Amino acid sequence: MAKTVYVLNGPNLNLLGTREPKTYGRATLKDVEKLCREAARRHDFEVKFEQSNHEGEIVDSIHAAGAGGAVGIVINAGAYTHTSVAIRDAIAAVDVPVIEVHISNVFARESFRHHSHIAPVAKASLCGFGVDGYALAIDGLAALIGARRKD
Ligand code: CA2
Repeated sequence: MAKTVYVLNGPNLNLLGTREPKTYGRATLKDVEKLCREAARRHDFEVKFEQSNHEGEIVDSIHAAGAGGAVGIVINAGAYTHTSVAIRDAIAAVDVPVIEVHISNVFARESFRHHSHIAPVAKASLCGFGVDGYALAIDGLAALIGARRKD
């Protein structure tokens, strides 16, 4: 059976690479998808890559990952990280390891970004590695679940 990792992106991440390059770099979300597919291939994972500006759609995707037996979820919930109890509850409700990713170092930014509703229900969190954090999250997920590398 295919081992699927869901990579979920929250609000405004569709704008990656178009503005705020000092904070988020110049890579687009398409570039991030490519990077995730390359990282996933090394672990023999399939990728479901999604972006939504709508909280309920992200909740639905987390449920779908749970129902579909995904091996993991890598999530950059964007600003919902700091506000969404619904996304936190969805993560807590599924039996799937979740890795939280942020492109920027949220702890070096405004104090409202220092709190994450997701971190307490995630297996691991990383921030500040730029978009490379997504690949690191997939590698970390594979290490956590003991998936064998292909190379
Ligand atoms: O650093 C991250 O990855 C964030 O999750 C990005 C969120 C922010 O609210 C979090 O505090 C940290 C914002 C995503 C917005 O992305 C944009 C990208 C380019 C231009 C404008 C927004």
